[in-house]
Formats: sequence, structure tokens, C-alpha cells
Amino acid sequence: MTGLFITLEGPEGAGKSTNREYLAERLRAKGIEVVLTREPGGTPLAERIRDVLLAPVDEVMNADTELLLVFAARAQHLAAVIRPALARGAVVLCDRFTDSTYAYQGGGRGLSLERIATLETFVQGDLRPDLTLVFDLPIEIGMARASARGRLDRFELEGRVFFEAVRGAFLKRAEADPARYLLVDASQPLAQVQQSLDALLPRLLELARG
Ligand code: T5A
Repeated sequence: MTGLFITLEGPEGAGKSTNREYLAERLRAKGIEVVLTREPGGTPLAERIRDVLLAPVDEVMNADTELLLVFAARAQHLAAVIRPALARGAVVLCDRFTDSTYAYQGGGRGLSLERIATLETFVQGDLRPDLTLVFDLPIEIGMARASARGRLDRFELEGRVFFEAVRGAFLKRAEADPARYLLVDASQPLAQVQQSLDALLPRLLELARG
């Protein structure tokens, strides 16, 4: 039996974590095993790499260093959490995955998409998410939500041009593959966002039950 791999993507403050919990509750209420996880991170070792990636430091992190750290964390996460969960038939709900690499390291930092694709295949083989929900919203709304939480991480300290490129990259990927990506208007009040997720639930249940 193979499970279902769902990723939640989008710019800062889009509501991915909030809605990941909401979707998990809904699916668990239907008796489905759900594994909630996130990137970078998801295992103790990968969370340590996350700390390195997110902590603001005086030394500028080279973009290739950043890219390799993201994939190093992902290799650990796949081996220890994602692949075992899928192998036993669970639904994996993952807050960010490789679409974030295309958006942040590709769109934001301007790294070659071909190089990212090479690493994607090296680390993941042919594993790709079955479904990706892209929570889209204007940059200023997302940053206002993220800032309201307090101290900003190393990525959140970037400027508007960076985040517009990140948002644009997510939208481009979603447009290119409408069978895998679903766009969610994350600028709406939370109750409305969750209504649109409720509307998706029958499709998710059908996919989860194979
Ligand atoms: N990264 C990650 C890379 O560069 N490359 C990669 O390959 C990967 C995997 C991770 C960082 O790492 C980078 C990208 C990121 O910068 P993160 O903390 O996981 O950082 O990601 P963030 O997007 O920074 O997480 P946030 O917590 O800011 O965003 P979420 O999860 O989208 O938002 P959430 O749910 O925490 O909500 C934020 C606030 O908004 C409120 C919530 O209550 C919360 O207070 N909110 C709403 N308010 C009003 N209306 C709504 N509809 C709302 N939805 C949520």
C-alpha cells in the first residue's frame, strides 16, 4: 500500500501551518492516519539543519551552501519520516517541500533551476508530492502576519523583490501543472480559507482511500 503525499506551499505568513493542522484534524476524523511534518526539518537532525538555515548570522550564507543544506535536511527527512509513512499507507501533510526550493533558492536567490532539478532527482528519486496546495497572497499581507509574531528569521529579513520572485515562482509552477497544484486564496479571512479546504476534502478522501 502506498500513502498520499500532500505538500502545503506558499510565501511567508500564508497560513500553511494553521491549515495543515486543520486538514489533519478533518482527515483524522475520517479515520485516516495522518503524519504532520515540515521542511526544513521534520527529524531531530533535520531540525538542527533548519536552525542553521533560519538563524540570522553575521556571515552571509552562500546561496549554494543554502541549497545544499536544504537538500541535506530533505534527504534525512525522506529517509526517516516521509518514505516510511508513505510505505505504511499514511497521508503525509508536509509544510513546505521542494517547491519551496524552486521558489526561494531558484526564484529568490536566482540559482539555476536545472541544478535544483538535478539535486531533486538525486535526493528524491522519482518521489514527488501527489498534491500541492499553494497558499497564495500578496506579499505585504503575509509579511504583516509573519511580523506580528515577533522576531524575523534569516529569510523573513529579505526585501520585497525577493518575496515577489518567490511568489511568482510558486504561481508559475502551479500554472504549469494544474493536475498536481491547487491554488488557495490565502488572503481571505481564515474561516473562508477553511471553507475552501472543506470543499477539497472529498477529493482528498478519495485519493487517500485509493
Ligand atoms: N525554505 C524552506 C527555503 O528557502 N527552501 C526550502 O526548500 C524550504 C523547504 C521556513 C523558511 O525556509 C525557507 C522558506 C521559509 O522562509 P517556515 O517558518 O517553515 O520557514 O515558513 P514560514 O512561511 O516563514 O512560516 P510561517 O509560520 O510564517 O507561515 P505559515 O505557516 O504560512 O503561516 P501560519 O499558519 O503560521 O500563519 C501565520 C499567522 O497568520 C495567521 C495565523 O494565525 C498566524 O498568526 N493567519 C491568518 N490570519 C488572518 N487570515 C488568515 N487567513 C490567516 N491564516 C493564518
